[in-house]
Amino acid sequence: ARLANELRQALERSQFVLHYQPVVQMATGQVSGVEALVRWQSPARGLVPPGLFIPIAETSDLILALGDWVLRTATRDIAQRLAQLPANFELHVNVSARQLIQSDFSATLQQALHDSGLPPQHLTLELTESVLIEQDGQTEERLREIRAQGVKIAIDDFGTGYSSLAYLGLLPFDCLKIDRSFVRNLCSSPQDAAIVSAVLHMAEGFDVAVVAEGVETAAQAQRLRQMGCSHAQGYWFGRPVPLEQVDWSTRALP
Ligand code: G
Ligand code: G
Ligand code: MN
Ligand code: NA
Repeated sequence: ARLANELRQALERSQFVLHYQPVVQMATGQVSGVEALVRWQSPARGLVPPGLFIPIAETSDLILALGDWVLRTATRDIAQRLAQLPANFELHVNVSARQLIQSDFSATLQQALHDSGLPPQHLTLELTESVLIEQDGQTEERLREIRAQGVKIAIDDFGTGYSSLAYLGLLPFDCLKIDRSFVRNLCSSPQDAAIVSAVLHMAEGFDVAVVAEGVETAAQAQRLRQMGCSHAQGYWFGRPVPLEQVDWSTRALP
């Protein structure tokens, strides 16, 4: 409860900041997008990672106010420098289940797009698998509303949820993000390589983009490229950093 109060104050005192991590197109090495990742710049605790406060924010309506701030700030940040970015540039923003199930989520999204001036085709919302299956039939309708606005949907941490493959065919989405736990041992574990390969084939069949997460080595990047993975993200390409510190240069690929 103490931390929840601190978080509420932190929002009032503008202590949240966004860091951005590059997403790289594997065919060209171009930075084709960024993922916005929130941090809490606490005077007492230092820079607090989201794993330590998002779950607490999610236990109350605080996640709605924080999520709205993230969406508004990220869309504004990217809209302001869109002229310097590639034509197909994608901003990825994480969205919690609590946000998605709000009846006014589409209106909130529309407002953020309108106020920032970001054209909707540059925005992708990242939802976890659990978000998608914990909800009832409303979820599918909500996703269709979002896509009708021209905004894309990514399934985050793919492969870690307790998903059945059956529901995947039912839900509208545009991008699969392969969880970093499968990338970590990609080069040493034939099992993990088989899983990544299967997800890549499935994405191809669904005609959706793929982002491999947690790429930390040249060997992993090379292997993913050989396997036909379209996009990747991870410390090897760049850590999450403040927007002004993002390295926008095209990456040399192994
Ligand atoms: O940056 P880091 O690896 O610590 O992020 C940990 C988790 O926090 C990730 O699962 C990420 O999706 C989540 N996260 C980061 N930023 C946001 C955000 O703005 N909103 C929500 N809902 N989750 C976020
Ligand atoms: O759940 P989500 O995919 O949104 O979480 C992204 C988180 O993964 C961010 O908090 C980011 O700090 C972290 N991350 C990004 N790249 C790497 C990486 O190469 N290795 C590891 N271990 N974590 C990463
Ligand atoms: Mn994410
Ligand atoms: Na992820």
